[in-house]
Amino acid sequence: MERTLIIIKPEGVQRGLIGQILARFEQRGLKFVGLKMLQMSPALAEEHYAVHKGKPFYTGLVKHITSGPVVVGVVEGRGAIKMVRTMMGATNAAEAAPGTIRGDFALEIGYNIIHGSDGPETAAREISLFFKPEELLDYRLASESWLYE
Ligand code: DAT
Ligand code: MG
Repeated sequence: MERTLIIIKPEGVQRGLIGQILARFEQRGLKFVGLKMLQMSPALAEEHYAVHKGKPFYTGLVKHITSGPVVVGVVEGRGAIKMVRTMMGATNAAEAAPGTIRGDFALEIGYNIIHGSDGPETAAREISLFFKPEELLDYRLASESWLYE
């Protein structure tokens, strides 16, 4: 099983999309093993987006992600990292396919509603930025025996 970090960005919270976005992952069969709401500090945002430091959009990105409450979750499932990325859609929401979260709920690149880790190392790093080990739960969903062959 793989774990990955998702963030419902401030525009997703403000637009009342928390429930619909979480529901998509639940409906797919993915399991939340950690979930909370918080407002990111500039230091946390800079650390989270460190890979983009120096790019023209970095300052605006940090300003935006810290501008209001976000929902942060850890999603677990077989191949969860790639699956979540596929469900999110293209970074530029204007080009994201219908049926994806960005393609159904967003119009622009900076207000693209959701973050998801892009690989195993990033996922481990990002999860540890937002969650203490004891905040992540090991449990079995009753549905798992009907989801995994
Ligand atoms: P993703 O969020 O799909 O992993 P990314 O890691 O390349 O995309 O960029 C992180 C975020 O930064 C992205 O969700 C929105 C913002 N961003 C990326 N490229 C941008 C650009 N060219 N102009 C403005 N914002 C951008
Ligand atoms: Mg990224």
